[in-house]
Amino acid sequence: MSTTLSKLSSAESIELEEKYGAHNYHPLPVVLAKGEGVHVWDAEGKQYYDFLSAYSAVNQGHCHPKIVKALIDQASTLGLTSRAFYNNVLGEFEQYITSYFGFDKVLPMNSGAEAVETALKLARKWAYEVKGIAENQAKIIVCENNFHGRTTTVISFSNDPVARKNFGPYTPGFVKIPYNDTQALEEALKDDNVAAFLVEPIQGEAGVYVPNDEYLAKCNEMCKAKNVLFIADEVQTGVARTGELLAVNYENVTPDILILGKAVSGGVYPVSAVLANDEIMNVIKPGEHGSTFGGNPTAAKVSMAALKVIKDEKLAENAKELGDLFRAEMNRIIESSELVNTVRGKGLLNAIIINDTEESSTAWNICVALKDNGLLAKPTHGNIIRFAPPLVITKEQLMDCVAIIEKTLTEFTK
Ligand code: IF1
Repeated sequence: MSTTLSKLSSAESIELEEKYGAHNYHPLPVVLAKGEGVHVWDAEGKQYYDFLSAYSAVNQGHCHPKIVKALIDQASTLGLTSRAFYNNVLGEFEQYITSYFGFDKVLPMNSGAEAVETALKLARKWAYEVKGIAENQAKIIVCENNFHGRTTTVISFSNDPVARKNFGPYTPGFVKIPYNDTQALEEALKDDNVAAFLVEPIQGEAGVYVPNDEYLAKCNEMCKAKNVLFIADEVQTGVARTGELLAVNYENVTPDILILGKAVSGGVYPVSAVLANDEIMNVIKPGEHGSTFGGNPTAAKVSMAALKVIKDEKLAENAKELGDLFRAEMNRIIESSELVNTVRGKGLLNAIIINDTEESSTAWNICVALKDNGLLAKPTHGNIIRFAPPLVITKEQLMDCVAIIEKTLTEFTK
């Protein structure tokens, strides 16, 4: 039966997804019907704080009016042209985003995984045509427990059995090393066929693993010394999420290739982007790479609006200040909690570690209890709960959420 917010009830929506949709997700039992800022509402009208932000895609808050306006205006003027023709928006966007992040050029795509794939192709082509590695011999170093997307090549270098099993044969040419281990990188860089090192500045899906200070700077220096490209995957950590515009900014690192996605469009439209300087980006010649929707006028306008909001509303500064407050509050709660033993993160990308095994359903059950108390979050792996609200959250709203988390943890029984 219909409700004020939805033609279909939550139960009806879930039933339809179960029957007609691929079962490639296990969502928390909540059916969302409306979003605005830090809040979402379910089909029956119950309000929640969103502490996942669509996996850090809605950093600017749900349905930001300026970003939605950009979508509506452009989509009702000239939505999609393909790149078979020029359009009057893409060049403006390319100038805006390259100046915004400080690179010569951008290659626009749609999903984060597509941008990662684009970066891998760029690195390999640069290796053969600029560095002079023998064709098909290029190696790319990646980190264990990485998450860079779900395409076949990307899962080829994942070590998550759930992401890999029965999707072989796998793409060759990748070398895995432990994350946050510069000695392992030094060893791997002895191979003259290495083209690039691909790394998440903070490993998100693995459980918000923040590396040691200077890890990224040391890796960048080591790559430079061996003429190896440093590729930063900031799909999740980028666009102000960690309290800086890019997580690499904490260490003053400028990657050779920067990968963006998610909040680069404020979650309003699928946009991703690969940025690099001319020596690298110019190895791609006409007809060698692209996509139907990549860099379309709607994506371009939406992304410019989304990036402008980040600066106009000082969302990186807010994320840094409220992230420090959030972790201080979580540490206060941890002092008297049997259930939680750690909080970690940077800016408003944080996670708490639940005092139970990876296999236990405790983290999941805590998230269900948080939902009942009006806050939506979801475990990443097993016993780790990620907390990532939209960066527009106010101090009052954050403290309200801390109170919900504290109440839920205090009342929770395994
Ligand atoms: C899911 C989380 C996972 C990413 C990084 C590339 C991509 C992602 C660092 C690919 C995507 C999403 C995918 C989503 C869950 C979410 C996620 F960490 F953000 F929570 F899985 F690790 N690089 N992350 O985090 O971007 O193709 O999805 O646009 O697959 O369930 P995408």
